[in-house]
Parts: sequence; structure tokens; C-alpha cells
Amino acid sequence: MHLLTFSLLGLASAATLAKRDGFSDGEPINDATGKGAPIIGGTNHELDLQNPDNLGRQSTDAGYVPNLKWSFSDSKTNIFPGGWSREQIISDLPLSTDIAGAQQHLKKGAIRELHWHRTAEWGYLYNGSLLLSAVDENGQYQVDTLEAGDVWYFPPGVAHTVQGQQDANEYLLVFDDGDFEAQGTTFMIDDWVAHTPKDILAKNFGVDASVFNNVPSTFPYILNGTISNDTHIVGPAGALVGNSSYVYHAKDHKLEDVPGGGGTFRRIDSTTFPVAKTIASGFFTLEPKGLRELHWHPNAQEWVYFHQGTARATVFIGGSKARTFDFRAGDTAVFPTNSGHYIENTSETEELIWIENFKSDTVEDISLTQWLALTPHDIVANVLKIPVEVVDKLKTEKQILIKGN
Ligand SMILES: *[C@@H]1O[C@H](CO)[C@@H](O)[C@H](O)[C@H]1NC(C)=O
Ligand SMILES: *[C@@H]1O[C@H](CO)[C@@H](O)[C@H](O)[C@H]1NC(C)=O
Ligand SMILES: *[C@@H]1O[C@H](CO)[C@@H](O)[C@H](O)[C@H]1NC(C)=O
Ligand SMILES: *[C@@H]1O[C@H](CO)[C@@H](O)[C@H](O)[C@H]1NC(C)=O
Ligand SMILES: CC(=O)N[C@H]1CO[C@H](CO)[C@@H](O)[C@@H]1O
Repeated sequence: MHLLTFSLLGLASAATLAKRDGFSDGEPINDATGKGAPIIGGTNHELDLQNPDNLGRQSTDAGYVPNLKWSFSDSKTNIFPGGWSREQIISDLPLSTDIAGAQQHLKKGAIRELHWHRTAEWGYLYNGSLLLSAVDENGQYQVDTLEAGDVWYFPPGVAHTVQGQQDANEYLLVFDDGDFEAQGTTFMIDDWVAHTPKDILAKNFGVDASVFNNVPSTFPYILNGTISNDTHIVGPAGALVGNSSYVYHAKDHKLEDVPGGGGTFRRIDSTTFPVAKTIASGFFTLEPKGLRELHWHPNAQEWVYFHQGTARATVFIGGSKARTFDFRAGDTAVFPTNSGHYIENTSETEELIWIENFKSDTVEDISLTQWLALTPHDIVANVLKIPVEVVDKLKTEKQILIKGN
């Protein structure tokens, strides 16, 4: 009895202390303006709580802006002997025409079937270690070990595989075409061999046809294996090294300068990873109350993967249309080319980590603050109806990530 009374009192005082508005209770109610009313019919309250901005919280949002968000948790996960895979393609996120994404997990020794794609493939290993193997049209090859934080890029058509080296190996995949399940996108070696007449296989490889009696007819995709110890391949055309390498080893590269001091930024595009000609990416961590400054990308759609934390972004698509989205780890998003946006950390406890990908050779952005600072100040003051002294103080250098206060 005593305990019950105590906990009820505790609840009451907690409620008094943390004064919440209707939106943070998962209801479309603006306590300040009196607009809105509770949802009586069917609703997914957990999702409403996770997406307060879908409930109309931002009075600056306006007009119809299509959905720009997809959570990997909404994707079908395919499970295999050696791990799992789940993807986000154009039918999940229709505005992401440039890029499709996936997450994959390989157990120790597990092998992604040998294959190639008509698209470029970009990968970011965020856990474990991978043995990567690839061969190009000139017979140049690469056998390389990746650690967490490393990135790879295979141009279209390059033959490849990866094998998990630790107990858990997990990575993000990005392809430079949103329509990744289209016919003729992925070609699996055992699939091809199984659909080639055995006498042709025998003639092609110069062996007896019976060698191929056990080629699987159902394709494992991610199969169990044992750790390969055969990493010292020698070939006539040599290894892909230096600027030809398909691998970006994070430890060999510096972070970019972040004048705003709000976090870290790593640029992985053709200026730092020359082979990555069609997929450019930026890796961001955002510190307490920090803000990725208002900006847009002049060269491509932005595809985003949130790796850790929670975030908010408002996307302005022109024509008085803007919409705010709430994000958390595992979400993907697309911001249409040239649309203005910011990204803000909304977690009280966690650093925000995300990755931006562009179907381009470079990461490019135009900063709103830099633009205004480099435009005649009286003109800016007159257009925005703000004091010219405010414009005089705007920073002329891109801040990228702004510190919280
Ligand atoms: C695959 O290997 C794992 C160990 O990594 C084992 O637990 C599992 O049973 C194996 N699955 C199959 C289908 O062989
Ligand atoms: C990988 O995942 C394991 C299991 O969750 C974790 O203990 C480990 O710290 C992770 N390693 C990295 C590099 O993230
Ligand atoms: C490498 O693996 C093969 C089997 O795949 C085995 O026969 C050989 O002994 C191994 N070599 C070493 C040095 O472990
Ligand atoms: C490698 O690429 C970088 C960046 O594009 C370039 O600055 C450098 O000169 C290249 N090095 C060689 C040896 O080609
Ligand atoms: C705005 C906001 O809540 N920012 C949070 C971002 O993450 C840090 C932890 O790194 C929190 O301390 C901040 O409160």
C-alpha cells in the first residue's frame, strides 16, 4: 500500500515537472493555439509518438510534400544461412530515383555469392571486418581486408564478393539507381552456371562436365563458409592499388575542417576516393544541440541513412511547400535535388550520426548563410526585412555543423 501510494505520487510529480504538449503525447493538438483535436479512430500511437512533426507540430510547414522517408524496419528482411539482407528501393521511396540502399549482415565466414551488377555498388562497413575480392575487365584484381569505418566502391559490372571475418559483420550498401530490383540488375555466378549447358561449362573450363553436378539450383545469396586463408592472389595484370583501389581505408584519411565546430565531417568522393565516380558521400556526427546548417545541393538528390540517434529535418521544395520529418536510427530519406533543408539533433542523450549519398562524383552544397554574407548586405536586409547589422555579422565561411547553445 505504501509503495503504491509512493509510486503514484512519483508519477504525478513527474507529469507536473515535464510539461508536454499534445504533439509529444502523440496527438495533433497545439496547446498554444488551440488548433487540432485528438485522434479517435485507428492510429498507430507508437508511430505518432515517433513522428510528432507528422501531427502538424511545425506551423511553418505548408502545402503537399510527398513522403521522403523510409525506415529499413518497414522493409522485408530476407534471412539466409549466413546472415540477412533488407533493402529500400524506388517502390518504397518513389522520389529516390538516383539511389537504392540496403543493409546486410554476414556471420563469421559467411560469403555473399559471387556476383556483379549493372549499377555501381558502394558499401560502408559499420561493424566487424570483411574480406573483399574483385576483378575488373583488364584482369586487375583486389583482395583486401576492410575494418569498421571503411568504404568500398565497385564500378558497374565489376565482379565481386565479400566474406565476414568476425562474429558479426554488418554494412550499408548503396546503388546508383533507385530501381534496383529491375530485371537485369544483379547477376549471380551460381545462377548463371546452373543455367548454362553442362557440355558448354566443360568446354569453357576445360574440365569434365561431372565437375558441375553439385552446382546449387536454389541460390543461397548469403551462404555459410569458413574464413578464407588464400588472400595472396597473383595475376598477370596486377593488383588495383593507390588511386585505382576499390577500397577507402578510413584510417588513411583526415576529417574535413568544420568551421562551425558542431561535429565531424568526412568527405568520401572522387576528391578523396578517386574510383568513386558515381557515388559521393558525406559522413556526419553532430554534437549536443548542433545543427547541420541550412543548405541545398546543386548537383544531385540527397539520399540519407541515419545510423545513430534521432533527428529532425525540414525540407523546402519551393512554391510555399515545406514539410518537417522526424528521423531515427535505421531510417533512410531522400531530399529532392536543390531543395533547401537542415538536419537537427533531437536526442537528449545520443550523438547523431548520418551518411549522405549523391549520384555524383562530388559532394557539393550551397550554404544559405554564406550566400547572404556574400550578397550586398543592404539588399539582403531589404528583402528579408532584417537589420543590416545582422547581415554584416553573418559568417562568410561555410559553418557546415553549428554548435548548440
Ligand atoms: C551457418 O553457420 C552458423 C554458424 O556461423 C550455424 O549456426 C548455422 O547453423 C549454419 N547454417 C546452416 C544452414 O548451415
Ligand atoms: C560490433 O557489434 C558488436 C555486437 O553488437 C559490438 O560489441 C561491437 O562493439 C561492434 N563493433 C563496432 C566496431 O562497431
Ligand atoms: C588453408 O586452407 C586450406 C583449405 O581451404 C587448407 O588445406 C590449408 O592447410 C590452409 N592453410 C593454412 C596455412 O592454414
Ligand atoms: C590520386 O588522386 C588524387 C585525388 O584525385 C590526386 O590528387 C592524386 O594526384 C592522385 N595520385 C596519383 C598518383 O595519380
Ligand atoms: C538538440 C538536442 O537535443 N541535441 C542533442 C544531441 O545529442 C547530444 C549528445 O551528443 C545531446 O546532448 C543533445 O541534447
